[in-house]
Amino acid sequence: MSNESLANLLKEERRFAPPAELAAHANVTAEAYERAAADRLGFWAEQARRLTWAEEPTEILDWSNPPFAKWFADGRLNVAYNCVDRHVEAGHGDRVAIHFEGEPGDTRSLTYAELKDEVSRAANALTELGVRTGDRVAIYLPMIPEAAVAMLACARIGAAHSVVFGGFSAEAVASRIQDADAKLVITADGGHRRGKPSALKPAIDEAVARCPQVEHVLVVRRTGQDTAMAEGRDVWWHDAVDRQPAEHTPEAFGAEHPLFILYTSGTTGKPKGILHTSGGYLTQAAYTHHAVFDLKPETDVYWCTADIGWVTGHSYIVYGPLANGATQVMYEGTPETPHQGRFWEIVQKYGVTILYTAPTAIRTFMKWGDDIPAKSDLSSLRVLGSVGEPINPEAWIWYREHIGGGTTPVVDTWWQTETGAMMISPLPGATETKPGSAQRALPGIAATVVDDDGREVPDGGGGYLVLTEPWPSMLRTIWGDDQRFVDTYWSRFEGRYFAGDGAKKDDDGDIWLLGRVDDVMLVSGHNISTTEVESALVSHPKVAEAAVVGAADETTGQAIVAFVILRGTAHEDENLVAELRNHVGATLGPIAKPKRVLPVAELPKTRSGKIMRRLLRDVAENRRLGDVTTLTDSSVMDLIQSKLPTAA
Ligand code: 6R9
Repeated sequence: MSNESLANLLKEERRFAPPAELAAHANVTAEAYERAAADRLGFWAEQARRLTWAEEPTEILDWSNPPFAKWFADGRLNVAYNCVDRHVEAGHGDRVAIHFEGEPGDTRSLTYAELKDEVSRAANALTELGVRTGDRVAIYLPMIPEAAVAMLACARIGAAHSVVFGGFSAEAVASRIQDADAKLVITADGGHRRGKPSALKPAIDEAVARCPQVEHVLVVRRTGQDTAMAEGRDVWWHDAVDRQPAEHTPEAFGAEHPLFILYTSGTTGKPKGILHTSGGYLTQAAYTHHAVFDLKPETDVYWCTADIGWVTGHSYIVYGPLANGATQVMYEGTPETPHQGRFWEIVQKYGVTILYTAPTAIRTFMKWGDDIPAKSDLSSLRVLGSVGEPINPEAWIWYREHIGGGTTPVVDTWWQTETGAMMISPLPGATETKPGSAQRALPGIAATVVDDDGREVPDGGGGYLVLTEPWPSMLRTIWGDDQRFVDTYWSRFEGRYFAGDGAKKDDDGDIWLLGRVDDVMLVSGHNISTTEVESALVSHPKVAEAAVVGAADETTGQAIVAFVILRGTAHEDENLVAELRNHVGATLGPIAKPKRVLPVAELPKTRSGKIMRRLLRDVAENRRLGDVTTLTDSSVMDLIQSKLPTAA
């Protein structure tokens, strides 16, 4: 990737100072950057003291065998104790941990005291089912409290969980169960999605048929639908868990004891089992949740809309918020059920103060129209977060205006399954924010942008995002494949972690993420980022969402093909394509003008909401579609292909 062409196509001049009130009482101020810069390891040792250790660590980082890191290695702790019991012991047992909102409208609130009992019973049940410290447990559940309980019960007994998105195919589940060699699977009869019960257990039956090492399947009854139970293998959660004693003594494990494996699909090859361990992971999940959301556990109501099957659900529904004693909302269903205002009704009902969601959701809300959030009282909100993809400046502004009432800071948080916790983000009480930029590495984190040869680019330059120092919540390896861990992340640039994202630095040195490097387009010798062209399209009033790919082209090498979703009020007419092409030309320059613009009704997305450009490239280049197993809805591709007269 050459620097000059990626640099500064997009000019975004809007700036937003933190609200005075928030800045005055912020958990973390700009001073933290200086403190961490002066003594990075000391800073993290201080953050580790947020946790309750059975044995306090005296070591901070062991980097004697890079890239295999150990953090706080001689410390011992129990992660579930930190997320649950210690809050009860501190007198907060009556505080609500989870306000659960089921899609059909059923609700349930669990206090920390109740959560402690539930986790203890589940831990006892897992032990009775033969799960031991060091084993792996696969979890395939809808967004119900039992998902968090199951994860914490595993953590409590020192068994690593491997959560798989509910709704992944039997094949995808089977390969993950096999790779992790899980002996127990926790699932449900089904979950509620889009207004109806959707079965989960049949996929597990099919998957487990191929996994002889699975001894038991523990099944939560959620929907009540007919469910086949295999004699001797399958057990109902209410039979196995409810009768257990609510007492369970948490054992302390070493800080480097495995906590979970989470599979990332990757674009090619077999999914990578990202391994996270205990003390460093929990330290950074808790610190970032405290710092980036300015969480005040006594008064805030926090809501992260992610699914538990995504790393965001691990770090910012389960581990970070619960370690911090937060009160949070957990919602089972989809945002349009029973109507498109469901999220905003939930915010109003629970008085949500901190909302964490993804650009894909924000663009969908933009498409549905401003009048929908306007029907609810959203004045409780004080911090808005974004994660998962680069957020287009126009979507950022819409989020701030229509959800945040024009005053609430937006924190755009960059991180990955591999990083375990947030790495680059504004601090809501300290940072003057810029729409579309994640801005600056958090205190204690070291990130920069380098060119092809690994040289740091100057301010204004573009290239690859790298992390230059180890961090507490970093992945420890790829499960069962140390060599792939080294090759994938630590070989591209000597001694530095290669994130796989393109990025640029602006004139202030702030970082702008430009999408996966696999997605960068090469047009007439110029590197052009898909993110920037998409943001230019989304800045047109008729466009809600855009996905851009480079398709092989005889004259220009690659030509830009744009798939666009129009806003609710806009419709397709004969001038639209020319209008959008000219708009991109005027915003970014003629080189970035798409050759083709195709209005579509939907875009292919993963279950965490990321656009799968690889599949759109297949369409644009008239190829057979590649692997679609991680798509939310594979019928989307048929719809898109039918729009294209030339596509096979
Ligand atoms: C947390 C999560 C990681 C990839 C990452 C990048 C993209 C995530 C982003 C962002 C720009 C942000 N990404 N957050 N890009 N700005 N704020 O999403 O983990 O599912 O492993 O994906 O997501 O491309 O490399 P994961």
